[in-house]
Amino acid sequence: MKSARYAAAIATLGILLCAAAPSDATFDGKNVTVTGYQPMQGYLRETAAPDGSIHFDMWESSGGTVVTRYDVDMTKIMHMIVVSDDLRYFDHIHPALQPDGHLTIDYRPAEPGLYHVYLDGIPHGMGRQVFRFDLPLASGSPAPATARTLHAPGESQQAGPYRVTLDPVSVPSGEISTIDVSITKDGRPAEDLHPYLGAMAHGVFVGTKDLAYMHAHGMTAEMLDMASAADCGDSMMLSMPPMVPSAKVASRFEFEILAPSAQPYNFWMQFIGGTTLYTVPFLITGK
Ligand SMILES: [Cu+2]
Repeated sequence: MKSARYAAAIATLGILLCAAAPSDATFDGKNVTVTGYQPMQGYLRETAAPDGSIHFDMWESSGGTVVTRYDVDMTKIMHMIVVSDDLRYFDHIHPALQPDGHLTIDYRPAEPGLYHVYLDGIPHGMGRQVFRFDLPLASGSPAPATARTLHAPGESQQAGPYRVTLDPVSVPSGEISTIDVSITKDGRPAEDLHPYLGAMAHGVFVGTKDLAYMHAHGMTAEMLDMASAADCGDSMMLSMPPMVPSAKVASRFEFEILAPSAQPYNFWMQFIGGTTLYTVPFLITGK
């Protein structure tokens, strides 16, 4: 049973080595999710925007036809995660869908360098598709970083007035694990937590060796019981209406994750405390 769960769940993860970015301004994405109903392609064109930022023009296609319809996923048409190659920099943004199916956004990276952009969405009828683009931003041909920066180890991190604790932070690789989350404020369970993008919290994991990607959502124990383990709760989350922004989030909840291989994972947990979005770095070790 466990191996079947693993086989299905690992299909949601892509494990690809970082390839050198081409010098051309249009990039082919590597499809790092294989749960879609059919193989798809993803493309990203990078041009200079008039204000000096970078204009991203992205599109996905199937059989040569550009996708124009996407399912709404956690209140957004498309999620875009940007990390620097050394994994010190993280951003989570949302491009706009144009009538012709192109997804566009202007972006200004913190500093020039090699970045990895994950485009994570659900083209209608195709299942989730995640594409990874490896591209230089705001520079000609950056050398890939020689070392990735691991987040600080430890079960607890401070984020503003909140103390966030994950248990455990070391998980067996190749099987689904549940991580308990607890958030306190001034030593007591936090009572002013609210949903971020329709979920109790979001968590993005990137493998520090192979750039494997996974996006998890905070769930209650009851939701975990309802969830299909095959996709770490993804389809269950999609079948439920997103939480409204004013809803109250419990101070304890869980993430269901799968570390596909033994390596350290940088994990960025995002939650809203009061009216502020916090992005909290953790190191999750796959054993
Ligand atoms: Cu998003």
